[in-house]
Amino acid sequence: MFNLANQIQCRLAKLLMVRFSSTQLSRPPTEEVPEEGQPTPNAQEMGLGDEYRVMLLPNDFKLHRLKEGPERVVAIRKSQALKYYRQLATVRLLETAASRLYKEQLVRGFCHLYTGQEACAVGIRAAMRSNDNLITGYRVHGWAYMMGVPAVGVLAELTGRRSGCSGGKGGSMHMYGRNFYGGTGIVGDQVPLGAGVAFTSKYLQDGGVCLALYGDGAANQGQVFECFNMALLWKLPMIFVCENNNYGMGTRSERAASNINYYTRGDLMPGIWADGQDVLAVRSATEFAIKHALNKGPILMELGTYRYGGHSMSDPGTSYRTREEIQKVRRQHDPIQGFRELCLDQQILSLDEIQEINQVARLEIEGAIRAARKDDEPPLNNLWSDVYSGLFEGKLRGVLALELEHDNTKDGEV
Ligand SMILES: Cc1ncc(C[n+]2csc(CCOP(=O)(O)OP(=O)(O)O)c2C)c(N)n1
Ligand SMILES: [Mg+2]
Repeated sequence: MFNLANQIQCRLAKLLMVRFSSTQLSRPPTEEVPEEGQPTPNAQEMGLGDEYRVMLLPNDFKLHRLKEGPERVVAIRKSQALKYYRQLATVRLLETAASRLYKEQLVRGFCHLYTGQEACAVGIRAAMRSNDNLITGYRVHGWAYMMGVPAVGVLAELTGRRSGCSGGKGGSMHMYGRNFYGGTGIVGDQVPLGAGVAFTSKYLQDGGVCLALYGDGAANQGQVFECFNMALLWKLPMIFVCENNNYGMGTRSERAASNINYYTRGDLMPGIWADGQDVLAVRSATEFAIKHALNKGPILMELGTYRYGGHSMSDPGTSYRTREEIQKVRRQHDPIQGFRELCLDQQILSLDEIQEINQVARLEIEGAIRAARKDDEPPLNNLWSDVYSGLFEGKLRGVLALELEHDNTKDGEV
């Protein structure tokens, strides 16, 4: 039944791949959530009409315990295309900047880049509503930006400067924003935290869902399965998102997992596989998942994606896979290149518009790099704050100055 409906949809989509005016659209394009702190291009400001295209997604979804899945026929407005392309380009440049600053030894500690996985963030963000929440792991810079942290807030955080989004004290893995719970370095840890956020939404009846993103490596952890079970029992408004980039730290997924169809691993929980290199597929899958989470309970979404770099900056990333494999993905499945080609083929954006966005994104990131370099480090007395919720000046163990000046045993050590 579903297959027949799908075939009909596909045929319709082929017929529909022409320019329409927005009044002719049967299914309105995705509701956009206004974002904070991001200078996103605006159709009106740029003097554009609200044209849109309807098209068929090239790759079908795979479903687990679902009779019907996400829409494969999708619509995109010109203003949305401008916005998505700008976000894709900026997130990539942001990571290039992070890599550069790391190589200059201005970034201390770990640094995990998101390069290659940008469509996952842009597609999910496009479907999120203002009251939805998100939590992810350590590959967090692009997500912080997508959730409203300005580029300088990300780069200043990486370089340990005071205008970083965590005051320069969190670093690469600890970035947060409104409705954005980070940023956690413990593999899989974000999944139970995300279940807690979803529980809060259910308890407060605020109508939000929580998306918890984790990797294919993290998917083998016990705590993830515990959360599947509890989320199902409690019918939490939760979307488990497995970003399957095919590798754990240095291990191909087949070597670590007996079942690499991660979307099927929730047992009774429904699941979807979507092409994580295609912004519009990710958006469509997320729209479906949000509705499902609100009306029926938790759902698992696997996004097939790829990371170009090593696991972190200290991993060249070529000892467990070949350079040819990476080059092939870059040539054939790059999310930005793919979206750019789609926009040009469908005449949604012109080459000039694309080049202009590239230029604007470059200026934004170069400005952020300059600002991060110029920024000061946090003042020394900031060592006392943000450890516990109170101010324990003079009572914290491990803060050298106080150990010289105070007798902690008298004050009551924390
Ligand atoms: C509990 C725990 N175990 C091990 C590690 C070390 N570690 C960091 S990332 C990683 C692999 C995770 O792979 P995956 O979940 O696929 O995420 P990806 O890096 O591919 O985005 C491991 C084993 C850790 N940080 N935390
Ligand atoms: Mg992985």
